[in-house]
Amino acid sequence: MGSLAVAGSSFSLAGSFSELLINNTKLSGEATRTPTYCEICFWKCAGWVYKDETGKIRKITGNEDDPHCNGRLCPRGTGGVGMYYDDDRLRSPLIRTNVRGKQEFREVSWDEALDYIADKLKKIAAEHGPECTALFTHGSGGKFLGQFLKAYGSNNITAPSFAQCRGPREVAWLATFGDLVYSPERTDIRDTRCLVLIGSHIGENMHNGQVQEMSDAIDKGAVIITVDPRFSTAAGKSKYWLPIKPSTDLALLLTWINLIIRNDWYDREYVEKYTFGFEQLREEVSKYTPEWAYGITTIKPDMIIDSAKAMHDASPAVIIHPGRHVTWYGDDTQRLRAVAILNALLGSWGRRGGFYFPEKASLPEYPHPPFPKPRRTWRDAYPGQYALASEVLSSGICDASIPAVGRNCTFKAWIVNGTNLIETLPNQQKTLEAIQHLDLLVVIDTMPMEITGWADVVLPECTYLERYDAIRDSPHREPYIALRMPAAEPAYNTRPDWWIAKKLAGKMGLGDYFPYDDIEEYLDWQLKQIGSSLDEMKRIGVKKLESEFDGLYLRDGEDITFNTNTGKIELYSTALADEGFDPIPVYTPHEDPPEGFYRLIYGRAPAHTFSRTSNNPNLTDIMDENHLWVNPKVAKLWDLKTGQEVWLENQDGVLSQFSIKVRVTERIRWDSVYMVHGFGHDQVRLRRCFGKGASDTNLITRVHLDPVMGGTGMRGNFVTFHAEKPDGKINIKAGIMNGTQTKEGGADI
Ligand SMILES: Nc1nc2c(c(=O)[nH]1)N[C@H]1C(S)=C(S)[C@@H](COP(=O)(O)OP(=O)(O)OC[C@H]3O[C@@H](n4cnc5c(=O)[nH]c(N)nc54)[C@H](O)[C@@H]3O)O[C@H]1N2
Ligand SMILES: Nc1nc2c(c(=O)[nH]1)N[C@H]1C(S)=C(S)[C@@H](COP(=O)(O)OP(=O)(O)OC[C@H]3O[C@@H](n4cnc5c(=O)[nH]c(N)nc54)[C@H](O)[C@@H]3O)O[C@H]1N2
Ligand code: SF4
Ligand SMILES: [Mo]
Repeated sequence: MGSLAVAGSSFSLAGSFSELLINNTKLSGEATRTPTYCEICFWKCAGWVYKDETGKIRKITGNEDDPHCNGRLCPRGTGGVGMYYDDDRLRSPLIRTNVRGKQEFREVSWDEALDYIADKLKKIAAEHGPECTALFTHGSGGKFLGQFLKAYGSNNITAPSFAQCRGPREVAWLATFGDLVYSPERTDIRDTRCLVLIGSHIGENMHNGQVQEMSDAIDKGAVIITVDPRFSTAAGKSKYWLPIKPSTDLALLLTWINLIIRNDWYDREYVEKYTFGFEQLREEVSKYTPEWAYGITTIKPDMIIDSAKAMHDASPAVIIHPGRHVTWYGDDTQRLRAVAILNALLGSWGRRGGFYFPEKASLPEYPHPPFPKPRRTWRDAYPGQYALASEVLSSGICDASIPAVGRNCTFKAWIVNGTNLIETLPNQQKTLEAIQHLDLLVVIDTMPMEITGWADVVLPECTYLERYDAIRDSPHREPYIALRMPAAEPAYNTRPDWWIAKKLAGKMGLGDYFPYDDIEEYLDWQLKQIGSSLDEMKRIGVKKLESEFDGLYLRDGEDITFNTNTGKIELYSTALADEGFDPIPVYTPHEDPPEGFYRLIYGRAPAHTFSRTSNNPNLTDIMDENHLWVNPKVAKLWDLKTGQEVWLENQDGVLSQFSIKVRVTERIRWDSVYMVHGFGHDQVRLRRCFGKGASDTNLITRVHLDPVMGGTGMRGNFVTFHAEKPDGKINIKAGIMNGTQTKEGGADI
C-alpha cells in the first residue's frame, strides 16, 4: 500500500469535528440548574444540569467558563443524562449466593453489605496483612475509597489508565524531560503550526478541548500529519497521511530523528543548551535511512522526508503528540521515548505551539490522622522489575493474585470501583482465574457490568448527576477548579462513593480518617482554604484561581534544570541505562500475521466511552454496535460483504463470543482489521447492548509486556474470519462460565 498525500489542507474543520460538539440551547421554562463535571470520560468537562419545573433532569450543557470544554460538550457528555435514566441500573446492594460468575445474588441492606465487607477485610488483614487488598479505581469517586484503603493499611491503589493506557508515555516523558505529560495533555495545540498524530485519532477520540483547538489550528493553517494504518477522521483533515504498517512506528520515528539531525533541521541552540547525549544519539540513529524505513513501514522515502521537513518548518511550534492509549506492542516506552526525543530536537518542549507548563490548583487535604505505613507493596511481587513504573500496575496486581511459587504479596481482596476489569484488562482468562483465587471481590458500579457478575458484594453507586464528589483540580494553562453537586436525590437504594467509604471506615474502627459529618462540610472547608466556598461554587461551577507561576513557556535563553539525573533533557537516558535498558531507542521487529490472519486493531467512537456507555439509551440511539473494518481486497478474498456477520478466531484458537458485522472499506490497510472497543457485552442484565457487536478484549490473548514499566501491549493478536459459527469451538470466557450466556437467549442467571 502506498502513502497518500491528501491534497492541500483546505478541508474545513467546520465539518465532522466541530459539528460533534454541542452548543448550548435554552430550555423553555427552565427551573433550576446545578453545576457538575462530566463523568463520561476523564476529560471531566464542567457543565450545568437543567431540571424542568417538575424537577425532572432534562439536559446537560457545557460551562462557558471552563477551559476543558469552553461551553460545549461532546455527544457523550450531553448523553450523560442517559446514565441517570437507564432502567438497567443497579438498584440495591447485593450479596452473592451461588458460585462466582453464576450471577445469583440476594438484595441486602447497606448495613448488611458493609458489615459483610468489614468482617472479611478484618479477617484478611489479620491473616495476610492489609497490603493483600487492592483498590482498582477509575473515575472521581476513587479519592474517598483511596483514603479508606490507606487508612486500612494498603497503598495498592491502581487504575487501568496506567498499565493499559498512558503509562509508557509518562515513563518516557519522565526519562526524557523529568516531567509528565499530564491529563489533560499539556499540548499547546491552539498555537501549533504542525501537529503530528501517531495512532492518536483525535476526533474519534473525543478529547473535547483538544478537538476544539485542533479545529482552530487547522483554520489558522497548521499542517496535520497523521500516521495511522486506518484513514481516521484526523487523517481526513491531514496534509500527510502515512498509512503505516502496524507495529513499525519506531522505524519511522528513528528515521525522522536521523533526517532531522542529518539535515540540520533541529533547533541547534536549544539542543546545545538544554539536552544531554546528542552525539550518542546522532551516532546511534545514523543507520536509519528513509530507504530502510520504506522496507519496514511501507511509507515511501519522499513522504518520510517531506513530513520531517514540515515538522522542521514549523519548529518550535510543532507537536509530535504523545498519544494516550499507547500500550501497543511491548516496546511502547521506547517508542514514546523516540516521540519525546523528536520533540526535544525540534525545541517544542516549553515553547508556544509545542508543550506548555501547566498549572494545577493546590487543594489542602482535610486534616486526618497519619496513615499507617504499609509493610509491603505490589512491587514486592516483582523484585528487580518495573523500577521505572511511576504508578501501580493493574495488570501486575491481577497477575499477582494468582498464587505462584516464590511470589511475595499474593492478593486476597479486590475492591473494584468504576472499572469493568473483565473488558478492560487483556487476557480475560487470566483475569477470571485471578478472581477465582480471591477471598473477597467487592464491586462498586452504577450498572450491572460484566465485572459485577463475578462479585461477592455489589455496591450500587448513584450516578454523577446524583452526588457530590471531590473538587476537580486537573491541570491546565491556568489553575481552575470545578464543582460537581447532586442535581437529584440518589435513585433507588444507591449511594455516593464518599458515603460508602466513610460508612465502611466507621464499621472498621477507622472513622477518625473521615472526621466530617458529610461531604458538604468537607468541600466547604477545603474551598474556604483557597478563598472560595461551597456556596460560591454552587453558583458559578467553575473558578479560576490565581496563578502562582509566571509563564506557560520558557523565556528566551532561560536557565532551567530538568528533573533528570543530568539536569538536562536526556536524549540519552541515564535512568534507562541504569536499569539495563537501551538508553537510546533501538528498532526491533515484531511478528507478522500468519497466512490468512489479519492484525486486530481497535480504537474509539465519538459517541461512546469504552464499555461504560454501550447501554446508555441516548447513546445507543446514535450507535448501538461496532463493525469490523475490512479492506476490499481482503473482503474479495474471503467473499465478505458489508453488513454480513462473521465470527473471529485469533491465532490462539480463541473465538469471539459474538459475531460482528463487516464494513468493507478502503479506509483500512489490507493487513489489518479494526473495531471500536466497548461492545460485545455478554452481561444479560445490560438489556440494550447484550450481544451487540464483538469485544476486542475477547480476542486479546497475546499480551506484549513492556519490560520497562509493565504496560500490557494489546495489539499482538491476529484474527481470521468464519462466516458461520464453527462447530466444536468455544469462546474461552463462555467456557469458564459453563457456556451460560449465548446470543440465542440461553442465558442462565
Ligand atoms: N481491549 C481493550 N482494552 C482496553 C482498551 C481498549 O481500547 N481495548 N482501552 C484501555 C484504556 S485506554 C483505558 S483508560 C481502560 C478504561 O477502562 P475502564 O475505566 O474500566 O473502562 P469502562 O469500560 O468504561 O468501565 C468503566 C466502569 O465504570 C462504571 N461507572 C461509570 N460511571 C460510574 C460511577 O459514577 N461510579 C462507579 N462506581 N462506576 C461507574 C461503568 O459502569 C463501567 O463498569 O481500558 C483499557 N483497556
Ligand atoms: N469518544 C471517545 N473518546 C475517548 C475515549 C473513549 O472511550 N471514547 N477514551 C479516552 C481514553 S482513556 C484514551 S486512552 C484515548 C485513546 O485514544 P488514542 O490515544 O487516540 O489511542 P488509540 O485508541 O490507541 O488509537 C487508535 C488509533 O490507533 C490506530 N493504530 C492501530 N495500530 C496502530 C499502529 O501500529 N501504528 C499507528 N500509528 N496507529 C495504529 C488505529 O487505527 C486508531 O485510529 O481516547 C480518549 N478519548
Ligand atoms: S469530552 Fe465529552 S465525555 Fe469527556 S468529559 Fe467532556 S463532555 Fe464528558
Ligand atoms: Mo485510556
